[in-house]
Amino acid sequence: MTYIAKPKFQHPGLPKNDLGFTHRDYEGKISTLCAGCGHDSITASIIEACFELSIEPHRVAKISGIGCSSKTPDYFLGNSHGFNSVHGRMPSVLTGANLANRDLIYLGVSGDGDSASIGFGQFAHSIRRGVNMTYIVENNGVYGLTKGQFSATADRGSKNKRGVTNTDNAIDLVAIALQLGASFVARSFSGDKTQLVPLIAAAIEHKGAAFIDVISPCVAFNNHPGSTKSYEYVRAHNEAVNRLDFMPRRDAITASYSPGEVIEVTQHDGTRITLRKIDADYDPHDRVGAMSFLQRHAAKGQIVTGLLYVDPESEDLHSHLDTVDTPLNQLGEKALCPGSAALDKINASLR
Ligand SMILES: Cc1ncc(C[n+]2csc(CCOP(=O)(O)OP(=O)(O)O)c2C)c(N)n1
Ligand code: SF4
Ligand SMILES: [Mg+2]
Repeated sequence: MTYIAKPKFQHPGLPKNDLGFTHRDYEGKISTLCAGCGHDSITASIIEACFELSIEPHRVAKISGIGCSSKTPDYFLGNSHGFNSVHGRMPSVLTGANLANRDLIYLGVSGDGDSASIGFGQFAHSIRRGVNMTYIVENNGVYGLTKGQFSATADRGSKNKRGVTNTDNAIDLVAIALQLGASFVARSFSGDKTQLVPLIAAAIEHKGAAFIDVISPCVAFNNHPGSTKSYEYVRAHNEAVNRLDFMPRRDAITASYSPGEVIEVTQHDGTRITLRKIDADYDPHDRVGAMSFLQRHAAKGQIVTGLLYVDPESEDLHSHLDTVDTPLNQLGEKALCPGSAALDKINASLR
């Protein structure tokens, strides 16, 4: 694969986070995507969220499939663990890595083709199992890398660059994630960094399956009139349900809003999400309500964005399976191989 390394120098005055790192320490190689591609803005938001959270880059495992979107982990967190897997197989590779080493922060990056077409089954099973991860789909409604065929998230009735109409119904990954039990579900837009950065930060701190669908226009193949994933269309049809502020554990709460306009969610680890309600009736703790809200607005052609659902009492796959606290790569031989007497006992119990 071709790549362009970024020059190492940086301005001495760049702001530093609690670890003494600047934004540059969270960057990767220079992007080779088309100028204006929404995916590059998502990369910038991931860098910003990790900088703000003062994450040690070596504690992150970024895993992707195949596609322009799946190339992006090369463009952020250059000092993290990374695995560019097979088309549609990111979720199973991530699940396996997570079970082997629970101490890392798992960032799954995928595309709408990668997750809603070939990898649809893998997406579904990783979500329903509650794998502790931040799963981001960079959703442009097309297979960008293979020259713009409709993907399974393309809306029925939308048109491709040549004016051909899509006659298939769309898969809404947010609706599916809600139905499958994801404990953190959000939708955002690559062009709205103010909304996206705190969503990514909150998802990273969330325990369990956190899913974010980010509408990310493909300027080469899906940014024309007739597309429902173009910059212009998304700006005109974006219905934000809430605006989010994310407070890491150590920060004092400084934001203050009038009562009635704010919902506060404290997550497992003490981090807090403050949601300024835009839609007065929206309750992000109501899974069924979120599903019907989404459908009602989709029927009107509106794209609902914001934090749509969060379960502050969420659990993850490790709690479900009651696995050991120690990552497998740190267990000694004695723990990993308890001997033939233990094996005989298991065999006897199965006879
Ligand atoms: C098993 C397999 N089938 C098909 C392909 C061809 N292929 C590569 S990327 C891609 C679609 C990518 O679309 P998406 O995940 O939406 O990413 P985007 O490029 O739009 O960001 C396809 C079909 C492949 N690489 N491997
Ligand atoms: S083809 Fe589309 S998705 Fe791929 S880099 Fe270009 S604009 Fe982005
Ligand atoms: Mg795509």
